[in-house]
Amino acid sequence: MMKSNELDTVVVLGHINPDGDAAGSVMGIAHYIGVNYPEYQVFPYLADTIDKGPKLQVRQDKKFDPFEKPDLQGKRFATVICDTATLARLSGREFYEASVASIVIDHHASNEGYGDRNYTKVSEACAVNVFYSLNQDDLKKAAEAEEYPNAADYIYLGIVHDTNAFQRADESIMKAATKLLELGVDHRRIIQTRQIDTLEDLEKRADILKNAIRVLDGKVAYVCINKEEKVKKNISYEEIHPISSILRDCADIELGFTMYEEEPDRWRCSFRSDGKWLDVNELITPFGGGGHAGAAGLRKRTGDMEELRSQILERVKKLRAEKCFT
Ligand SMILES: [Mn+2]
Repeated sequence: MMKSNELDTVVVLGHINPDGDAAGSVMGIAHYIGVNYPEYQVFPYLADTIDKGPKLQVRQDKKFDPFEKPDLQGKRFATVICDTATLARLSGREFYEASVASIVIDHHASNEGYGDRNYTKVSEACAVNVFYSLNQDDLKKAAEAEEYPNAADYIYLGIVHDTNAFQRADESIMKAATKLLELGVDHRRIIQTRQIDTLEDLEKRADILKNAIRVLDGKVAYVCINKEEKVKKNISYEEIHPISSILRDCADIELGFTMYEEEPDRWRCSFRSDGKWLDVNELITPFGGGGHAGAAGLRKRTGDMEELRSQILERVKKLRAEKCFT
């Protein structure tokens, strides 16, 4: 596509509020192109609202500063977009709109199918799909780059973060990870990007968890933080974000979710299950959200959060009843 469109510039993009997988996929591809296609100019771009752990790694990058927006006024270029299911969630969307050619690599079941080429395969991490779509000899070349982090380090970062440090790994993920270790990735160094909690963080988390409410025979647990509580207890979205996974991972809980009033009457909600007891993507699609079977999100404007919550819980009951019946 670069050749047929006579392009020499490519911008690599990911989703808003980038996590380890978005950052790892975007930066991995940027480094891969940088090493193997030196004739092309590469600009990875990431929103600076990136998660704390991955930011530690990206900040050590000697080749790229992805937090700076490239100036491409009047230039023709291509885009590669990673880990982004919908255009509404794309960070740097103006680059995609202005690009002459585009490739999308994603792992969300809810991907809209946008882009000139769309490689979406449902898997645990976009970075796994990136790994398997790259030429393995060229990836080896990119991994031979002396500097840290290189393409292999970034792809490994993405896999580590989206699988929750291999908790949700399968054979193809472990094979990819082993291959990356063979290419020189230092597991211990990258796993440090997940150990970022201070004692104060844990105490605050304990305080939030004390307010969890259990419903539906105790199998569902949730935490709601309205704007008053948010201000009173000084709770940021970053602090509420891991709570749904923590609840879901409890041995006696099947579905965990959080509702957080990020702006007056605008609720940001996060849903986690094992993907089998309940498909949370299926659960919240009718409300305008989406994601994966085991992890999905929803942003909703409503002045009546309790009504929204009871509608969601009603749908949980309905989907569970259907499941038990079939
Ligand atoms: Mn992802």
